[in-house]
Parts: sequence; structure tokens; C-alpha cells
Amino acid sequence: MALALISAGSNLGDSQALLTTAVHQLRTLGHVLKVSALYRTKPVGLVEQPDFLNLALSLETTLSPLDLLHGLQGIENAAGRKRIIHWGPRTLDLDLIAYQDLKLASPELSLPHPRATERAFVLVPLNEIVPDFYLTPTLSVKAACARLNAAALAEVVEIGRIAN
Ligand code: PH2
Ligand code: MG
Ligand code: MG
Repeated sequence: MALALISAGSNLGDSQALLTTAVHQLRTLGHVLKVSALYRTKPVGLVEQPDFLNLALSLETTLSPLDLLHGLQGIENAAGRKRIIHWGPRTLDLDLIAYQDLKLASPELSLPHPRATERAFVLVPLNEIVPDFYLTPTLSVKAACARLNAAALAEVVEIGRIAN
């Protein structure tokens, strides 16, 4: 069994319903341990797009990292995900943030997610469920979160929870 951390986001369509369905479908890929609250977040990168809803979850799985990635892509596709604009609006984005302490750099998958340690919309939800998980040998989720500045933290607002 491996512990995988997943960041989920949506800013097109009925984002809350899409994320709720996604969490249910993730149960086909392993055992969902914890699901964070739901956060409304300001878009990072391409800023001219709607606000996102984001959450994080932990999953215990027997799938390999690539089989898990393909499973996540299948769920994204089922939500009508179209890959048009890089970093543009999307119905559902399921990013594999970490798989145990595995370090991987392949064209298809980089682990841990290379931008996770900088992004408030990933770290704040993760800090709720796995504060003591080490994203790198020296940086825990809690410590990465503590480095975020106030402006970045202000762009991530808890708005409730998805139904389970
Ligand atoms: N995802 C991106 C780019 N920017 N911004 C927020 N707030 N939330 C996201 O999930 C997000 C983003 C690329 O996947
Ligand atoms: Mg993403
Ligand atoms: Mg993605």
C-alpha cells in the first residue's frame, strides 16, 4: 500500500458538484483516508479566469504512480475535461502531489509535484490533512505552509465541505 496525496481543482461548470463526484470516483482507485475542506481560491498563473474551488485528499492505493495518474486522468476526462489552454480554466484537475516519498522526473509525471511547495491552494488544504508529511527530505507541508506570505494565504478561503 502506498500513500498518495492529491490536489483537486475546478473553475468551470458546477465546481462543487464536479469535485464531489470526483471524490466518489477516487474511491475506485484506493481507500480515501482524508478529504480537506473546500476552498475558494484566486487563480494562480493565468489570472484572467474564474476563481477556483480546491481541496486536497489522501489516498491509500495499491496502484503504481503511473497507473494512479492514468486513473486520475480517466476521472478528469469523465468530468468533460478539455485540454485547450495550458493553466486555463478546467472542469476538473486532479494533480498527484506526492506518492509516498518517491522522487520521479519523467516526461509524464514529476514527483513530488514541482510547484506544490510554493502554491497556497495546494498547501493550505494539505496542511489540514497531512501537516507532518515531508514533500522533500527537509520540508514538511506544515513548514511549507508557514513560509507562505499573507497575500497568498488571503487568496485561499475555506467555504465548507463537500458531502461524503
Ligand atoms: N490550477 C492551475 C493553475 N492555477 N489556481 C488556483 N487557484 N487553483 C488551481 O487549482 C489552479 C490554479 C493549473 O492546474
Ligand atoms: Mg493543476
Ligand atoms: Mg493537472
